Formats: sequence, C-alpha cells, structure tokens
Amino acid sequence: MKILSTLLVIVFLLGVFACEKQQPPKNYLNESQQEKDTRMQWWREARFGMFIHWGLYAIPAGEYNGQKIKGIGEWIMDRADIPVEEYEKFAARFNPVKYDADEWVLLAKNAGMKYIVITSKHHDGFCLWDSKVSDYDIMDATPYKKDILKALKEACDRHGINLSFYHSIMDWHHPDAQAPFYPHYNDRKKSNPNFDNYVRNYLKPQLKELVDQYGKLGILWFDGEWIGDWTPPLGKDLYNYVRNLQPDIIINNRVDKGRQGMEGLTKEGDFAGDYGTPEQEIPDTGLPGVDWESCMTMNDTWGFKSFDDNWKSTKTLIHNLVDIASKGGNYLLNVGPTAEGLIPEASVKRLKEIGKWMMENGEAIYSTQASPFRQPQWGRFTQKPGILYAFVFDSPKKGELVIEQIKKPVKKVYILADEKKNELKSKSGQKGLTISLPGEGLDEHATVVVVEYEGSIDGLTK
Ligand code: H79
Repeated sequence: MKILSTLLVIVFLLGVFACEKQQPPKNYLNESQQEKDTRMQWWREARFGMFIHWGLYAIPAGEYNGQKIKGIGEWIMDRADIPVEEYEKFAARFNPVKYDADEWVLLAKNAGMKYIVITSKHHDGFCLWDSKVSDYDIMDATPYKKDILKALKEACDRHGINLSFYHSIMDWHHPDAQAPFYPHYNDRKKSNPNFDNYVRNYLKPQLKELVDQYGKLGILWFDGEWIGDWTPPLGKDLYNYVRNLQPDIIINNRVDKGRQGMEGLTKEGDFAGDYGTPEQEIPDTGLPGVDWESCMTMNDTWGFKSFDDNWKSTKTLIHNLVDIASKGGNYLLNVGPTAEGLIPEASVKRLKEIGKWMMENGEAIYSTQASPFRQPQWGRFTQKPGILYAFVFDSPKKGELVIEQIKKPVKKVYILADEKKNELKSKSGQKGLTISLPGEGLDEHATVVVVEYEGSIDGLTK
C-alpha cells in the first residue's frame, strides 16, 4: 500500500513537472499597470543605489604603454586600441585579494543606498562570476578563482540590500559579437554575421546563469544595446526571456533600442524596458508616470583610473540626490574599485558623509514623490501625503525662507534633523509661507524643513 501511494505521488509530481515544462513562455510586455506598480514598488521607494564598475580595466587603471589614456577607464581597450590577445593578459594579473564583500555592502548601506548594481560583464567581455559558457572569467582566467558575485550576493542578503547586475550586450571579446571593425570603435552600423550565435549560445545562457544561480535579484541593467546587430525584436525577446526566468525582476530600458542618447529616456513607441536611464545627467524636469534613474560618477570615470582626481564634492553629490528625488527619479552613484579590490578612499569619504546626512534626512528622500511645485531658487521640494519637504541649499537672507506657493495656514513646520521637532515660526499669506529659520545649526549640505498640512496641497495654494 505504502509503495503504491509513493508511486502515485511520484507519478503526480512527474505530471506537474511535465505540465510546468510545457507551459509556453509568458509575454510580459503586456503586463497591467497594477502588476508593474507592484513589481516596481521597492525600487520607487529606494531612490538611491550604488553602481559598481569592476573588471580587468582596473589593472591598467587608465594607463597603457606608459601613456595616460583619455576617456572613461572601462573603455581603455577601445580607447587605446588594445588587441584582444593583449587585453586578455590582464586576467592573469587580476587578483583582488583585498576584496571584502561585506565591507562594500556596508559602505553602500551606511550611505543610505538600498540597492547595488555591479558589472557582471562590461563591454570588454570579462565575467566576474564562474560562467560555464566562458573561460574568460574570474574562475578560469585569473589567479583569484573565487566567484565575486556570489560573495557579494551573500553579503547583500546578510545586510538587506538588493543586488542587481549590469550586463553589456556589446562584447568586444566574443568572436561572434566582436564587431568586424575591431579594434577601432568608429562605426556602429556594421553587422556581425554570426551575432545570432553569440545571442543564443552565449548571452542568453550567461543571463540564465546569473538569474538562476544567485537567488532573487533586483535589476538586470543592460547596456551596449546601440550596436547595429542589436534590434528591437532581440530586445523584446531578451526582456521576456529574463522575466520568464525571474518574473519580478526589473529591467532597464537599454534592453531595447528606445532611449534618446545619453538623456536615456525612452522615446515614444513600443519599446521594452521598465525605466529610463539618463547617464551623467539629470533631466530638467521629471516626467509624471515615467520611472527613471540617473547614473552618475563621483569623478570622471566609471572604471578605476589611478589619476582621475576630479572628485565632486559631497555637497554636489547630496544636491544631485535631492535634485533627482525632487523630480521623481532614482540616483545610481558609481564607485570604481581598484584591481586589489578596494573602493577608492575619496569615494569612501564621500559615501560616509552622504550617509551621515541621510541618517538625519533620509525620510525626505525615501518613498517620496516628485515636487508639486516648480523648483525654488533656494533649493528643492519632495512630498508625501500631508507633508512637504523643503531642502534649503542656500540659506535665505535674514533667515526667512519663503514658500511662495503656500498661501493658507499649515499644521506644523520644523527641521527634520531636530529630534525634538521644535516648531519654527511661520506665517502664511498672499506672499506665501514665510518660515523663520534659526540663525545657527543649519546643515552645511542641505537643511530639510518639514511642512505638515491638512487636506490637499492644492488646497493650500490659492
Ligand atoms: O558603463 C558605463 C559606460 O562605460 C557606458 N555606460 C555607463 C553606465 C557608456 N557610457 N558611454 N558610453 C558607454 C559611450 C557610448 C556612447 C555612444 Fe551612443 C554610443 C554614443 C553613440 C553610441 C548612447 C547611444 C549615446 C548615444 C547613443
């Protein structure tokens, strides 16, 4: 009897398995707005993430044959015309013994970042994990021989950070993806006759490894989609391929061909991708109903360059974060670790300072909506139901902050960083809401003033 029931269970399970196997892939391109809202929720609340560009390019660190090469560090293979056979040799020297995944994740977390996007593979084609379809990876080609992504995923899980992968569609190393004009990157229209082989037998199996082997991921962040070989049907197919492997994953718009240059926002039309990706720029205004994330560097490179010291100030970085939040976007701020596995000290210093500010003021960033008002001269706004956050970049003369749009009395005004929430004197009228700021104790980067009100914000403006 027992044997019979066991057999029945096995037959049943096989049936279930077979049914699952036979299910056709789902088309996620026509998902409902509600389904998308649910999937995007964590990302919309997060507002702030860390980009990590790490790969072989950290070894030359911007220099080749004794020359300082112009341009972004991770593009050195192209910019210095390094032949594949030469560039490959960096792998034998990639041994980042100082890499400490927990340290990186805690640095991001303590800066107030909620997610990390790391380069599983950049344009140079080198892979940071143990890919079964490639020898050009951390396990087979380097003396390090440890799965960098696995260690990072485990650390992210320990500390409650969403891990995501940046994956380049363009690949300067794979023979079937490598443009025929290589090493000169000067024509993105020529095509490669065997590109289909690269997509079917390399790109997709690699993505399957990444999506299947590391548990739940946040985002797949594609790039390098502008090459002539990549087409909108391939983009849509890849979008569905990845979503079928992990339905809740978020995929940026560079999976398809819809973005408008570096502005990164998707043109009108039928393009796959969940959000726009402005690169090194912040759109002048946000776009209601459109999700976007500005990715930006702290100096002038993504991948480590030993001589790039053009660091933005902490104040600029905080103002960028605030500016982006006030327009309803996310900020993906980059670090480029060294070949040893260290995040540059200048980045660490800035991230710690941002973290200090976020500790006191994060409430005005996370889960907020874009400003209801045009931006004032003195700073920015974000909002939540019943609350307007005013970020004061430049302290007003005579200590009087005026929010012109608010004409009616509000419930309470105070400084967010003030634990006691001491009420600030304020007066409303046709000139707006005039708030008396204290003479001292304001934040050197940005002071957040909280305006609590009843009813709708529109009701306060007339
Ligand atoms: O990974 C970092 C860079 O290496 C990569 N994206 C970030 C996140 C990158 N940035 N710039 N580029 C790559 C150079 C590409 C520029 C262009 Fe184009 C490609 C100019 C013309 C084709 C993108 C697509 C801008 C206009 C169309």
